[in-house]
Amino acid sequence: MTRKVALITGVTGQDGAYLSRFLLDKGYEVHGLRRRASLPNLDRVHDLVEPPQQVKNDFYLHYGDMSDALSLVRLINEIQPTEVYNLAAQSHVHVSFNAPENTADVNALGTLRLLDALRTLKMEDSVRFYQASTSELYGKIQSPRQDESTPFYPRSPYATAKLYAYWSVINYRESYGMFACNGVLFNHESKFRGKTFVTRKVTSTISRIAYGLQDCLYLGNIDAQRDWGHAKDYVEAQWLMLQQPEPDDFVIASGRKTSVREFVEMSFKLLGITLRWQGSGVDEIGVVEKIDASVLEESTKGFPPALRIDDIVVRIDPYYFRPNEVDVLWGDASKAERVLGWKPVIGLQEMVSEMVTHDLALSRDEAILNKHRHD
Ligand code: NDP
Ligand code: GDR
Repeated sequence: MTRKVALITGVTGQDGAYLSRFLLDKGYEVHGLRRRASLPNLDRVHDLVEPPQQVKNDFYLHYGDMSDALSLVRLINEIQPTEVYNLAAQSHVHVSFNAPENTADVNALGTLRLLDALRTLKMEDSVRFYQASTSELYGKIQSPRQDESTPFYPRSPYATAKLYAYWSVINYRESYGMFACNGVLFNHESKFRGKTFVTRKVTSTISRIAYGLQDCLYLGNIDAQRDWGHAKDYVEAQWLMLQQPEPDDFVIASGRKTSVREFVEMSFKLLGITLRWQGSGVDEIGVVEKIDASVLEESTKGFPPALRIDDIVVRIDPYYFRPNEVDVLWGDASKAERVLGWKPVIGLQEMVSEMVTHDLALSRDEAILNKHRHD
């Protein structure tokens, strides 16, 4: 049987957690690069790791860092992977304006270090390489929907760093014949999404509001539009790219665009709340217009509903505006459907519902703890 050994950088992140499970189910030996953190960063993969030391399901973690070439060379030499998935990144667009050099170091040079580690170890013919490229490359949109032929116009330090990585992948493919692919993925979310990205921020905050743990959701540009899919579907596309006869680059998207405003409305609706928007610009607010009491009570079982008509539950905070915004992203993944046979399975409504249900359960635990604290 052919060895199937995957190295995943960014294994502790949203996609790393889904991809690890996907590959383990396919019989891979999965190795993940983890960086040192002052607090545990294994929340998303803790069920794959058996304390105090790993080794379960052929899942192994190794310390290293994308800014440390020596750690990458040592690890690849030790593991001898057959597939490398480069998911590690400083992945927050807004934060990249405040930490541009670190973002470039990890996202741009980190990718170069990984590619060149494979070349140094003379593995360019034996390894398949996946690069987590992004729809942020399109930035300032020049066509209504974006596909593989749409020109790039990156609008943040995050996106310019990812542009460098995108072209490094193509250069290593063309210079050294490496099987290296760019997955140009549009936004994808899940219950594992970090809470500072807008979707998870919305679902976790409104769950806390429902339990009376927080009053209001503060957002930036609510008219931004994104093409949101589910991470579980998108990691399958990452794997499919590496199973093809030839390396190539693919757009992965849901083909549906939705504004942040609509996402907020959908999420509140799941709690039985209809919102009304009032005012404009930084003074715009989201107000509770209608409450479906049975839905709200079901959401917060056993706790008195913490919401009333006319409560202000959304406000704009300019802190969340970016120096440069990407207004609209809307992908066309026809090539992936044609060549990879890939199509998303989980729709937006199902995804939002999964996220809200998950976050309501977390808020419930917090509310119970609070209640006992005051008993
Ligand atoms: P996350 O932010 O959830 O995960 C990022 C991962 O990278 C984490 O495991 C993080 O470790 C790790 N990491 C960060 N810096 C370093 C470093 N210096 N050395 C080693 N590891 C590091 O991102 P996602 O899972 O959402 O995304 C995965 C990749 O896909 C990223 O490259 C992202 O830019 C890209 N992408 C994501 C999209 C999305 O919508 N999710 C869309 C398009 C592209 P730690 O846990 O310790 O922080
Ligand atoms: P994005 O995701 O920048 O598209 O990058 P994010 O969820 O951060 O923002 C999406 C849009 O929502 C607007 N927005 C807010 N964003 C955040 N984070 N917090 C807010 O309070 C808020 N209010 C409005 C933003 O301005 C933006 O327009 C994600 C990351 O996963 C990248 O790594 C990835 O490459 C791209 O998706 C595709």
